Amino acid sequence: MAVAKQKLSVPFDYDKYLRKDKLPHIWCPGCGHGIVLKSLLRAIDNKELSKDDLCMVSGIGCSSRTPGYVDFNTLHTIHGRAFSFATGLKLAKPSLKMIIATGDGDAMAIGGNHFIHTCRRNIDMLIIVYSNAIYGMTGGQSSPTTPIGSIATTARYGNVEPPFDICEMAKAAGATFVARGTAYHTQELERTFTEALGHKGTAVVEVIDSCPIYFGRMNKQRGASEMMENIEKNGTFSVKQADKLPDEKKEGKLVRGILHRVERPEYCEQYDKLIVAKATK
Ligand SMILES: Cc1ncc(C[n+]2csc(CCOP(=O)(O)OP(=O)(O)O)c2C)c(N)n1
Repeated sequence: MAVAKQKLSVPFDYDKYLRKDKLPHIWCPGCGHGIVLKSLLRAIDNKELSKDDLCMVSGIGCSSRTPGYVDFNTLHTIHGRAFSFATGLKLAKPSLKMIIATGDGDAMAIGGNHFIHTCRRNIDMLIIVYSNAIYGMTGGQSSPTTPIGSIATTARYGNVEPPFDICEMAKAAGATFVARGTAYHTQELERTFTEALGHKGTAVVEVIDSCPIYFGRMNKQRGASEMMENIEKNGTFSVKQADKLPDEKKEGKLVRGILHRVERPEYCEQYDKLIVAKATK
């Protein structure tokens, strides 16, 4: 499924969505997390969502610091548990548009179980997984998305654990919208977020992101721009390109775009129906 083209709003006033008193942010020079946030803010603007109706929840990690910088309702919780806090909030106030900011470690390791059950329930929320293949905040331990052979502080001779495919995991667990973007393809990412924000149910967007300070330095990717170029040249291709390429050319690369989109009853709505049915009995 190709991501629908739409007019991109340029120039853009990011300040209206930021808590400027919380800046400067903690992200290292060259980190891709800020780029992801910019695409998200533009998508929020495209959807004309009110700041008061938005709620961003996170766990722990560099990516999980995102809610601190945005002027929405926000909650910075505990490692791997953003999904549980967000589920509680959404059930208490279903009108909120929930956005989860989580890392590949936060979502796939300590929060893995919570992630899959959120997808299974199809509760209405956008889950953004900042996928930088490393535990950034704690100094570069291997994560469930670290590629085989990559160096991490916990894999000094190279990682031997096969990485998870986050999108396949989300789809298998029952997420009804699954997409992948990158911190390099920013306009495409904006369009993907715009589509995801319009979806009713669990929407998972994995964003291939870069951590030059920990992943890059240990893996001889010398700078932030080199890491970005690697995402562009060696890492991914679009769903459109994928249709035309033979399997051997796709080996080891990731597909970008909307990978899965289906309709299924949403959790809060099902719950509300039950309450009404019980009350009228
Ligand atoms: C219960 C618990 N275990 C471990 C930690 C330490 N810890 C903090 S952040 C983090 C990993 C974050 O990695 P990721 O989610 O990939 O986010 P990134 O920092 O790369 O954006 C860990 C292990 C913690 N805070 N709480």
